[in-house]
Amino acid sequence: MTAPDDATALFEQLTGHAPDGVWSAPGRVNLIGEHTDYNDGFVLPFAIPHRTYAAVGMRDDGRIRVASTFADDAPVEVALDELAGLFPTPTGATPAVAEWAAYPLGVAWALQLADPSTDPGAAGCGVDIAIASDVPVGAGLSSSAAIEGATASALNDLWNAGLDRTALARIGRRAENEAVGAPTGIMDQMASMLGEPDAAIFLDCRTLDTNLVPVGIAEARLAILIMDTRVQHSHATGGYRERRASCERGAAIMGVPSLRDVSMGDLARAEELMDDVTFRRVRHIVTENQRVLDTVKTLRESGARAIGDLLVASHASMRDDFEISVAELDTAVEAALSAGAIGARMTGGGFGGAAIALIEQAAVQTVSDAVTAAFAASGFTPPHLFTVTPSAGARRDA
Ligand code: GAF
Repeated sequence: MTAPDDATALFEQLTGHAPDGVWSAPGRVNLIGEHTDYNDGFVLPFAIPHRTYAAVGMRDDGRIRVASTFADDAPVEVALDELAGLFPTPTGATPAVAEWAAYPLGVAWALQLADPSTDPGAAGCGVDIAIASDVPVGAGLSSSAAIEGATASALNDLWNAGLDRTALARIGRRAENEAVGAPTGIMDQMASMLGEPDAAIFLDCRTLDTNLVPVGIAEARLAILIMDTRVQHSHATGGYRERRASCERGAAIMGVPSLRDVSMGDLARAEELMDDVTFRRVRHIVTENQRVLDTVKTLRESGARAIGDLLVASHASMRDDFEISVAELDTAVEAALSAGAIGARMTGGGFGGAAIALIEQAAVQTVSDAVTAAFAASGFTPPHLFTVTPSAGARRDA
């Protein structure tokens, strides 16, 4: 069965009747612009064809129940007016419900806060939500934003909240930050809500202004290969939070609200003012913002074939300055480049997850074989390799 059928079947098993509708939202891959989002900077992600589906139906007792095909746990059910007692999750603590359930329940909580016309005590507001997904989990492809986007889209419609896509992305981010407790930026939710076929989304994370940038991958007979290392990562703990703190420290030392306000010309002064590690974190953000701007310009003026060096420079910056790569990601990138990729870089938050390679369509098999062989030679778990094309954002499917 496909994921939408799975979601509907799970809903029917749970409730004994058909859902009121099915909504979905995609995962994303980021072409370039890593860890720049929470620094008010620039990113260039696109939505991928893999989607998460939420089959949803109203209930008349003011309760919310969530179930999924991907977690072994039993469905989680609470009264809507109890959500305010569950969230926010204190910093560093684990959510009061199973982590997978904190995403949809956190969205319901955040939506209630954003839309005061949704009376949490109103019996008619209750919902059952059954979720199924074909977005790989833990691969750095935003399976979490896909859950948030599908749930937010469904509740926005069923609760007549009337919020636009950017507002729903903010709801998803709030769920992730405050219900799940992962201190992430807004890139993933914006990509999942606003994705369009054949375009990347150039997002200014300070203003949330977006511009679609045609990538023209298929016309140029190119492909984007996802190289999922299958090294699992979590942004709720550890390195991600620590990198974010370094960026805030760097901005404070420079006397600016965020690293978006530090220019390439300021880097010499930054190096004088701060310790080596903080400086290198700052340098990654400042140069990565510039690389996003350069990639957008290059895509528009010269096409995708010309962005390879920018992707490679981005990976080097994440490996050496931001230090968020791992041996499996470096191996994937190096093997792809050695086998003729035009460019390659790790994508997402790092510490595991996936890398991408921009390659000739005709080279998909050769590059895949080379990456698989390099993983085997290093004794790594075999990677999961597949191609993606920019795809549509969140929508109602049925
Ligand atoms: C994760 C986060 F969720 C994003 O907000 C972003 O910071 C990304 O890592 C790194 O660019 O996907």
